[in-house]
Amino acid sequence: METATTESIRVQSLSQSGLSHVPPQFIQPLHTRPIPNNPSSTTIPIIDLFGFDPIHRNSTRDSIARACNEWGAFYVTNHGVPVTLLDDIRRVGSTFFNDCSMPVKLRYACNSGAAATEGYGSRMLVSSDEQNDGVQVLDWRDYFDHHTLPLSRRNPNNWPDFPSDYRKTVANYSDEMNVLAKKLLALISESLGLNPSCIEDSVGEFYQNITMSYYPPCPEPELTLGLQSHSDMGAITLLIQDDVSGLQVVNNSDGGWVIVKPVSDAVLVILADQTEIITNGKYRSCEHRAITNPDRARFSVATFHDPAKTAKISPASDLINELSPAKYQDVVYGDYVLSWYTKGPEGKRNLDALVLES
Ligand SMILES: O=C(O)CCC(=O)C(=O)O
Ligand SMILES: [Fe+2]
Repeated sequence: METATTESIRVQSLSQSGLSHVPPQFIQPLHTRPIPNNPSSTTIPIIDLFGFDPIHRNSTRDSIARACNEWGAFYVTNHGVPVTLLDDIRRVGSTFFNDCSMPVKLRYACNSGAAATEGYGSRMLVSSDEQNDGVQVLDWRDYFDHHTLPLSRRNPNNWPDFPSDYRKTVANYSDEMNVLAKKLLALISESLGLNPSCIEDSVGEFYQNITMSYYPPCPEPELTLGLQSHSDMGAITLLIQDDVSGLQVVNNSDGGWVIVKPVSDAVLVILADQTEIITNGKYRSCEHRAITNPDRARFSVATFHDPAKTAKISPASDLINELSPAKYQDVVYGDYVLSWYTKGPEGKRNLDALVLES
């Protein structure tokens, strides 16, 4: 976890200090460096939801099935969330990172001694890389994590009050994303021939967090990662980004990294680990990471929808039979989160640990 000396340092202040080399703790081991590969012409699917109009439901469901099988991630358009709200959350978030002084930002510093606490921080993912003698590598990223649902966890007083519509915007955005996540899980369930409420019922009440990520310009992007390779822990993540590229996903067909080009009015859907367990591996969670660049800061907003820590997650009984036995051990979600934060994500190793021998 974070040490006392790094507590008040944010990557943004390092970047602004005009370094020409990144400090050693940000240098990735050779095998995880983002060696520029040939620009891939492959792109992840963009699915028109037609405002969830029932007339289009069959074809939308088919497109979702294909996208979930091939990528575990896809963009959606005509999703029902006002585009002005997407612009507003990008505006208030970027204003906090770009226009508030560091002392003001640090008033919201999260508790660095505990995992996933609310507030402004610089490191969430810890990788202790065995191939790198157990040395921990830091991400070139600052973030602000908001606890938004259930409402009992939502306290806007913990969030910035500049710009003046910051808190109202985050609260509205949380509500809209909650609705969209439920509608998408229904379509995803149907696309597997399941009852529309199947995945949502397995997840239970959503624990939603909104994480804004800010990736400052980096003097040595070829040595660093904005966010190391991982899959998200919960059920479904909805992500929007600004117009600076940096997010990459694994292409299931060849294992290579593919850039997810920004599409401004669309919302990116990322399947997370609990959905892989609930669907008994029919749909895999999407492995992704963020790379950095030397010229422009990048900003994204990820909205995570997770089970309660006490929820027990297991493959849906409708997908299990003699011919298709359970492929994953049941897991209490809180135990899963603990292992993720203690060991670090390193791709999908925490999920792989639950796979049963066949
Ligand atoms: O910044 C991004 O595009 C990715 C963020 C992300 O993967 C995460 O916060 O889990
Ligand atoms: Fe992620």
